[in-house]
Amino acid sequence: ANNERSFIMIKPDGVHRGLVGKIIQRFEERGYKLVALKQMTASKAHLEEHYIDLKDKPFFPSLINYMVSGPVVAMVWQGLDIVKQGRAMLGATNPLASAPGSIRGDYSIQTGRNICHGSDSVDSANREIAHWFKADEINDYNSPFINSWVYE
Ligand code: YYY
Ligand code: MG
Repeated sequence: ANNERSFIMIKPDGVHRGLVGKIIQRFEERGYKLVALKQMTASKAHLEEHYIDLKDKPFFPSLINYMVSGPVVAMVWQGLDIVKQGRAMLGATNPLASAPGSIRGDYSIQTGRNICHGSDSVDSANREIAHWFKADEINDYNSPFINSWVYE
């Protein structure tokens, strides 16, 4: 459905390296609709909840330290198959396996500094969007140009 949503986040390394505009531009140019965006420095507790499924992994403490190290840019993007397309646009988790042309494949080298996050399923997208945004921070708006010229 054209109203599928995904939670996409630019991690602290992406912000420090000045890649915010480039990453947003890729989603805009693809034809997706930005419906929420904010910069925030997330707390340890907030990030531990975001990554709750990974809490027993050996890299969990270093992941949390990296994610609290600076501001992130949290976004909700909307459009057909955005969850799956968003993951493809990000590239593989390990940049060594990320195809050139993907965000991670173009801008990163190591898994622990892989620039961006994207929801891995519609269920996780719904959970993550609710975790990062209040309902009134999400903008439900009609975009006739996108409706006519991005979709058939
Ligand atoms: O969804 P994605 O970000 O591509 O990977 P996840 O398996 O959900 O892991 C989240 C995050 O954890 C990953 O982006 C970097 C970090 N990480 C790591 O530091 N070392 C690993 N071996 C696996 C993941
Ligand atoms: Mg993940």
